[in-house]
Order: sequence, then structure tokens, then C-alpha cells
Amino acid sequence: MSEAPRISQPAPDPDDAFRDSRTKALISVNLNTFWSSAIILMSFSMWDAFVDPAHWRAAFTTRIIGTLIVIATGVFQKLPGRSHWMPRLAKVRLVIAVVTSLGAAAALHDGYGFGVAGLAVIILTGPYIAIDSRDLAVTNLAIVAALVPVMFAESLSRFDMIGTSVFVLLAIAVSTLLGRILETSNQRAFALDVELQREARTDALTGLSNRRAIQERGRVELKRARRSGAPVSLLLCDLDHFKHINDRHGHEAGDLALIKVAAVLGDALRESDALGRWGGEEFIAVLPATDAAGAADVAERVRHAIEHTTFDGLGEGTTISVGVTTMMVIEEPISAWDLLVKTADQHLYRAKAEGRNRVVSGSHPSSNT
Ligand code: GH3
Ligand code: MG
Ligand code: MG
Repeated sequence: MSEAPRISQPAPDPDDAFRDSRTKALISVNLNTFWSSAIILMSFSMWDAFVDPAHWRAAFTTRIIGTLIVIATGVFQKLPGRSHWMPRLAKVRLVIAVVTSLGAAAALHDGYGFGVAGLAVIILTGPYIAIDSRDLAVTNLAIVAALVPVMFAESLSRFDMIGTSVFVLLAIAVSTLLGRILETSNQRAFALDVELQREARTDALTGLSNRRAIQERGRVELKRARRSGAPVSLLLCDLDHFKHINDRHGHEAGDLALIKVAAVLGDALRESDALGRWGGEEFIAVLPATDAAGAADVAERVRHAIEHTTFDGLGEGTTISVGVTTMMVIEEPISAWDLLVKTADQHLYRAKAEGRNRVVSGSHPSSNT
């Protein structure tokens, strides 16, 4: 038997998984929003011209430079394979937009008085591009770090300096608050989504993978086996005369027996094997990197374990029949899976016909294991 390595996949850190999902959502929603930033940045030229017709052109130059940088970063993230840059570049754009607005305000007479409200509004968009509140804190720090030298370079009046600082700090405080609220609701939505996906793949009675999940896992293993050239085996297990157990002891006792069977099967398999409930009292085990002889051994271990299990409240045991098949995967995973299940089912049928509580193994005729 070719022993498969006991690789148990480490569970992803929930925080990393959340950040990952939030990053993907940001990329899918915000890949093109840099155009809006560019348009808003430029359209404020009209405001500049309105409040200070004499100096608006100087502000316009500043705005053009900022806007071109914003567009350049946006076009860069649209290049093939560059979309993962988007969340970082969105923060860079925010800092550029803040600095540009401040630069434009400086060019106008009394510009700070008019421009500082716009600055605060730009800062308030931070929570919508940040992955989480830590990310937002970094963005806000970057904004402050960029603003301080710009403000000193522009040798503002004391009034403008204090007024702008107060507005910026207030905006950052509100942005932090919004960021926290958004993060909490994003985390809650993520947790619900994870739970929903888990439920959609889990059999409610036994807690095993349900039919859809074991089929998906099976196909993944077949794909892997086609690449590696290792054989894959499948066990189709069906409890013997289970209808009698329900008839004699009631459906609830039958349910408890199924739960116990699932646990016994799980214990009899290796960590690298996949187990699922295929239907009522049928279970499927996928055994990666396992040849026919190895699979027959595992099936026999499973059969023996069930035969020697005591079921509380039943006062009797039950047995299981197992159809086993092994395949060197040549065809594509979907038809390979169907073929594997069909062949195992034929062997299971023979196991039942030959008296139950037994294992019938065999490779698919087209396979050479
Ligand atoms: P065989 O040895 O030929 O497999 O006989 P069997 O009685 O096990 O097979 P059959 O297919 O005739 O009956 C399967 C029974 O499994 C019928 C159904 O009552 C029972 N069953 C299927 N799902 C559940 C379930 O979720 N809970 C309980 N308690 N019983 C179930
Ligand atoms: Mg059945
Ligand atoms: Mg049965």
C-alpha cells in the first residue's frame, strides 16, 4: 500500500482570511474608482476659479499634477496581473489627493479658509478604501506625515496652521470612528458568509462533508492524482439492512447509529483521506495516493470496525458492505469521478448480492492498478 503523507491542511488564520476577502472585495469594487478621484480633484478647479479668479490658474497646475499622478497609479493597477496593487495604490492616491488639495488651497488667496472643508471630506473616504482599522490608521498616519512638511513649506499663517490642523485631526477622528464601524460590520458579514459556506458543505446529521462537498473534494484529489500519477481509491460504504434498524428501534435510534457510524469510519481512515455522507446510509471515502491493495486493507478495517461497534440503545450491532475501486487518473476529473463512483457502486452491489458485511474490490477495467 502506498501510504499517503498525513498532511493535515493548517486552518487559515481567521484574521488573514478576513483581510484576504476584504482585499478581494476592494479590488473587485474599486479597480476603476481612481477615475472618480481624478474627476473630483479637477472639478474643484471651478470652485477655485469662483473663490479666487485671480489665482485659480496656479491652483489648476497643482491639480493637474496631482490628477496625472492619480491617473498613472490607476492605469498601472489596471495592467494585467497588477490588480493586487490596488489597495496600496488607493492609499497612495488618497495621500496625493490630500496633498494636492492643500497645494491648490495654498495657491489661492484665503484658500485654506475655503479648502479645508474639502480636505476633511477627502480624509473621510479613508474607511472605504482601507482593509481594516489597522490599515486605516497607517493611511491616516501617512496623510499626517505628508501634510506636516507641506504645511510648513507653505509657511501658513498661525490661524491657517491651527485651523487646518484642527480640521485634519477632527476628520481623522471621525474617519477612525467610521473605520471601526465598517470593520465590525465587514467582519460580521465575513463570519456569516464563512458559516453559511460551511453549512452548505456539511451534512447536518453527522457533521461530515455532504454529497456536494465530498464530490468536490474527490474531484480535487483526482486532479491532483492526474498530475502526480499516483493512484486514487474510493470506498462506497452502505449499511446493511438499515431499514430494519429504523423499523425496529425508530428513526431517532437510526439517526444516532448513523452518527456513530460516521465517527467510526472517520477513526478508521487516515487524516489525508476524505470522508463524506453520500446519501441516507451511504458513505464515501476518497483515499488519495492509495493503490488497490491499500484500499482493500482500509475497506476491511472499516468493515471490521463497524462490525465490532456497539450502538447504544440498539441492543444489536450492524454491519456494512463496501465497494472499492482504484484508478490511475487519465481522463478529466469530472468524468473520472463519475466512473469511480459507478464502478464502486457495482462492487457494492456485488457485496450485497454475495451476502453483505463484506468488501468487494476491483479496479475499473480501463485502469491498470
Ligand atoms: P441494504 O442492506 O440492501 O442496504 O438494506 P437497507 O435496508 O440498508 O437499504 P434500503 O436502501 O432499503 O434502506 C435504506 C434505509 O436507510 C431506508 C431509510 O429508512 C434509512 N435511512 C436513510 N437515511 C436515513 C436517515 O437519515 N436517518 C435514518 N434514521 N434512517 C435513514
Ligand atoms: Mg443504501
Ligand atoms: Mg443499506
